[in-house]
Amino acid sequence: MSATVVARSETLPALAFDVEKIRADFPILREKVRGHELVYLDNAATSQKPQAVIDAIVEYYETGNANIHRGVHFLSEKATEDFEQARQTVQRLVNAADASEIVFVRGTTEGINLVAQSYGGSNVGAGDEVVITAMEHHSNIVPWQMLCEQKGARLRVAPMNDRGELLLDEYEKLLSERTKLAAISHVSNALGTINPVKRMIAVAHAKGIPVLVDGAQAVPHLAVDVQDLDADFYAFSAHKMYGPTGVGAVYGKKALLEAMPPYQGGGDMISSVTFEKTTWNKVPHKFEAGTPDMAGVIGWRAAVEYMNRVGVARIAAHEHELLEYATQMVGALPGVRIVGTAKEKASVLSFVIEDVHPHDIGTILDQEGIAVRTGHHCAQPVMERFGIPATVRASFAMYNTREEVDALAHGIRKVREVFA
Ligand code: 7TS
Repeated sequence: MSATVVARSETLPALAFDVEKIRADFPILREKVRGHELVYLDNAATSQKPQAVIDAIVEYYETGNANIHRGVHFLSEKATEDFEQARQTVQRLVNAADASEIVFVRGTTEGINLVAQSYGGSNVGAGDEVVITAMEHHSNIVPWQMLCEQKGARLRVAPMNDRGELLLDEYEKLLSERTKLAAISHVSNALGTINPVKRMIAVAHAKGIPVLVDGAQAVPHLAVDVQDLDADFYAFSAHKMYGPTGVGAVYGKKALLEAMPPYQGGGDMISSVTFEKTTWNKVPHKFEAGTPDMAGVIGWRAAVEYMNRVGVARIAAHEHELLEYATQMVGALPGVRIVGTAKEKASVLSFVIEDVHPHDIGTILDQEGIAVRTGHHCAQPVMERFGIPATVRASFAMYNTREEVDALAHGIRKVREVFA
């Protein structure tokens, strides 16, 4: 694991990691798909949800539903308390210094757009630059392109090598007095590369440049400590880490958030409103206009608690072992080329097969009940860099097994037979 990964200050449960016990907690894994046991290897797109998360959401609607931060009545107070407790759970997950540094949003995408429009909108001007990397998801490209277009600024892209590792020297060279922000992925969704974000942040800070980290693919797999990384902003989604869809967070250092203008206007984000002048609520509420996804946030808390019970370090170790096994098994098959062979990787195995289109591979695997993603993975520039239109991507979660990797390898052999 990379040096950016630090041990979370949690006591590991005494139990050994028992994948069958974990699987039993995820109802969907009992589903049959096309007459086969489901082999779900599309976790980078979204992970499945344990019963505890489903129950938390059902319980919220059955016994606790009310709008938050408004009513004086019992249910509203309880929902507010639960919602704010969930903020503390997420705060501890990434070790933010203060719960108010956790802004609830729809997900990573909205978190990045919030920072681009609010921080970027007031700090990036004509002739300025924003630096990203060559392995970004579209979510960490397009918001910056939009900002640069609005402001007459320029997007600069730090390149990577043929293994999918960032060229740190080139990244450092791009950072200049014109750079107003660097936006970098912690883990690449298309390649699995773990970037040395702690070092990348230090290099940027040495030049006075703040850094946003796209943590969508990191938080589900690694212990993340935003204070240790010294990240200025860190965005992530609940649905990729066993929580519900439609909710996520962007962490921001308090001083930065306090200096930033609101992102959206509406209820809950104000202190007072008159037709002449409106004043803003304090952070994080300044950035949370309107009724939030309360059930989602409460479900997310259950997901974090579930991860903590299993132990993030254990999850990381299990997934690392699976990735190594899958890399060996799949990489040894004739005609297969693995795309993304960085030294430091997490949970993603992207590959192509000579003379077979990835979509055909995905379709044949689907017939076997194996769910993988095929396509450009919302990272078209990554595909372009490797001179391919698409890859097949298997991505792992805590409930995946070696037997499922064997099933994948078996499915790939079938693909080769069909296309022989
Ligand atoms: N950043 C990275 C690195 C991602 O992998 C994703 C989603 C996002 C941002 C956006 O997250 P969202 O929750 O706001 O949608 N990645 C993928 C994927 O790899 N397949 O489907 C979605």
